Amino acid sequence: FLPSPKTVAILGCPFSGGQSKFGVDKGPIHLVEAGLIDQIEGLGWRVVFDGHHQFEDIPAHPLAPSPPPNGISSNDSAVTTLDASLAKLKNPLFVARVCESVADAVQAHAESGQLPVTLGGDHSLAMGTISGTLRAYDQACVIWIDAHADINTIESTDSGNIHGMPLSFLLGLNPPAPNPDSILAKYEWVSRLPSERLVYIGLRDIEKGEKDILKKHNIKAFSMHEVDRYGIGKVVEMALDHVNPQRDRPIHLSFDVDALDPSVAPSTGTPVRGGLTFREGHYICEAIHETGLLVALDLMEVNPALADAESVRQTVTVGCSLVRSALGETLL
Ligand code: 4U7
Ligand code: MN
Ligand code: MN
Ligand code: MN
Repeated sequence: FLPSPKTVAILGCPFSGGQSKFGVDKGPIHLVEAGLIDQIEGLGWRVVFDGHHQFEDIPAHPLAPSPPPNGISSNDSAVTTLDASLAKLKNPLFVARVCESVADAVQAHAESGQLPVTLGGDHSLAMGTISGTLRAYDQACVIWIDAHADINTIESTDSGNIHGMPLSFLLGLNPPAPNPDSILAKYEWVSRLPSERLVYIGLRDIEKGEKDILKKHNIKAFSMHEVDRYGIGKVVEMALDHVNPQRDRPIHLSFDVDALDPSVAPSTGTPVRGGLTFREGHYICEAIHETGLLVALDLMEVNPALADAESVRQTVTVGCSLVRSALGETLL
């Protein structure tokens, strides 16, 4: 009897609709062209890659939702406030449909025993990837590596960029859809992640509204301050102790490349100084690999249109090497 070989499924997601900068949709193409698939095979994995996902058949600017039907007037001011919040969102219907298709793809690969590695694309995609993981593994936990908390609600967002909001949908922090025509109805497929199964590492640019949300829901976060204070080894251990005390939950690792310091990963849409070093970023991936519990990985927000050619090469190279570390490269 031969053991079935370990298999990675690469999901290239050339999608930029969750934010406003041009080019983040080119991230997955650059990562694959840099040789990522060969590199993963070189670690002894079988790799399936069925081409970058195509989102062209999904209309970029679907019709605006129809206004709420007349006769629902008891709740007028609530409806108006909700509509005003929803009006701030950029491409909400497009993002919802793309992410739903990503959830289906991640679920299918995970349920056939493969480890989905999703290459972004912007971080709104994580609504899809994490939903896909949770459908396949309902006990999964999420380790979110980012400079940002990505937990703005429809109410708290200033930018309206949905890549700053995926966790608010996953945690169920937005109001329910008031009617089937509401934009919110297009997000009802998103899976629920209990807040105690989320932990952050690397935060350093959190909006006031997001801080309030983290406090209110008691969400565990290790900012760069804690990385400085305790060191990355201790931080990863504490993070795992929080979301995975018995070390029995499947782990979804969602890595926003902007968690790294801009000197390490300059080509990204929202760089913030004071980030993780090259080694700290890789250490996180190695330590999660070592648990043996990794079931899905996202590498997001690589934007090859930003910065000079050498910075792009550097960012794409570090992106590939983070993925390899999460898949066991640096283990002796
Ligand atoms: B990323 C921001 F306002 N919080 O909501 C927002 F600071 O996926 C940034 O982490 C979001 O890159 C960054 O737009 C999203 C902003
Ligand atoms: Mn696929
Ligand atoms: Mn970020
Ligand atoms: Mn992010």
